[in-house]
Amino acid sequence: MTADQTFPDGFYWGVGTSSYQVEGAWDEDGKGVSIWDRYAHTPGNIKNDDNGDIANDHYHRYKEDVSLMRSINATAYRFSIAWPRIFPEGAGEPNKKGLDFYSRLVDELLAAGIEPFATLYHWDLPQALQDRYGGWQSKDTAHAFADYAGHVAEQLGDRVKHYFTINEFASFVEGGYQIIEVQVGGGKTEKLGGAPGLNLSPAELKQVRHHAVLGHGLAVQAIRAGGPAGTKVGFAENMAVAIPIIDTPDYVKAAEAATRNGNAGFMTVMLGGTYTDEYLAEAGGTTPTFTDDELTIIASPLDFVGINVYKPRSYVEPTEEPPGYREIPINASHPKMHSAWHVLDPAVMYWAPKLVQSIWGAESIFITENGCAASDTLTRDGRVYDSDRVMFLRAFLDQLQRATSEGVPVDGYFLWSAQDNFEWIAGFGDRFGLIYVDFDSLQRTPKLSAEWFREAARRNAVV
Ligand code: PNW
Repeated sequence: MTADQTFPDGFYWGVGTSSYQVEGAWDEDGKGVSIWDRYAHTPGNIKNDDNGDIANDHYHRYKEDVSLMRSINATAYRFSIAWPRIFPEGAGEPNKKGLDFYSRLVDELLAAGIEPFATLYHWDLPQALQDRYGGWQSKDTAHAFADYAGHVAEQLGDRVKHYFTINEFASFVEGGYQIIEVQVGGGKTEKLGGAPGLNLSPAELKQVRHHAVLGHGLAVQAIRAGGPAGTKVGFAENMAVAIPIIDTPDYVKAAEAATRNGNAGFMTVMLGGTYTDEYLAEAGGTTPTFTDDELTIIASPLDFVGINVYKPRSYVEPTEEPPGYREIPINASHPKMHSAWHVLDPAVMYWAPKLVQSIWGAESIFITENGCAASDTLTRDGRVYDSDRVMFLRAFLDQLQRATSEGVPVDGYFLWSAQDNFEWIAGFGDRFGLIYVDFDSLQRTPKLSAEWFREAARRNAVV
């Protein structure tokens, strides 16, 4: 082992999941209905009409799942809290039984030496708020979110020290309130949607984005007010990363400008405190309506920046004329991982945190998700040979290590996902886990990649 393959001391080796994707128990112990329950129960929305009613049954099997995490040397677990378990109606009276589940889970994690990192919103909005306010179309949802976040920090704050407010603004806003079109090469796009399944105008969509970042900012303040001193908070965003074709100052400057613009509605305003003129002028230019006070709330100081890193959004070269960069098309033959949207380039794992540091001066960064789907099968010898995932992880962590060795302040990495789970509109078809799950028997089997992760975490190094 050469020293230059290691990560900084204290680096977290985490795995991640989200409530709707793994918990099941969709109507147990007083839980309210979420927009994903409603959406998945509506025929035609999800591949094979799968749903998360049972999913991995993590709600009942969390002890086994924590022990599996322990067995692969994970030192952190990023899970999400289902808002409708805590407030079945979105607001009002809390449901103690719902909170008790997370309290038991946290105890189990701490006993196993695994640090809990809680995400407060991974898309399962209480259906009651969708019905009452049109979900994130209303500022009232942002305020209800902050009340719920503050309550959780009060109740779990003695043991949970790290919170992510919202997971992937871009995914649930664009996907749920319109449709996302992801560039996959050769001019083709892949369409991604999700709950609540609306199709708003560009102007309405911009207002929804504004309410989502406002909800984040209000929640940051509520978590700080509700939790004990030392509670840490940030967001987890699917950052749109522009990769410079060549690593020279002029290309990097172009990549910075493109990344700043590409994240204008979310990261750029949350970290910079302003909407760019370009963003305010673009499609739907009459919105968002906002106040200076709201901008201050949205840009509340954070303890860390969480980024989900899967793929580059684009490649750029510099131009003389504004905006100073040009996004070049992704080639038709560009390699992809198993998911149709998953354009492959490990260099994004170097550039994503590097750009977060250079554009916004972040002093602590977490990779809150990284991983890939693969066509995993349980073979007759009882093993799962996910050679492509091992290749993917080695290549991406190599690039992350390159960043930390240059002083980019990345404090931890969360692999997506701890286990195969309900992959939203793709149902149970797209397997992202280190652990294979048979969705009939619910039996768990560690894959080859789990063996790889165990050794990498043990050595705190790329292996
Ligand atoms: C994320 N893209 O979604 C979510 O946070 C997870 O819940 C999900 O299971 C995981 O990544 C895998 O899909 C993404 O098009 C959706 O680049 C779309 C993209 C990336 C991540």
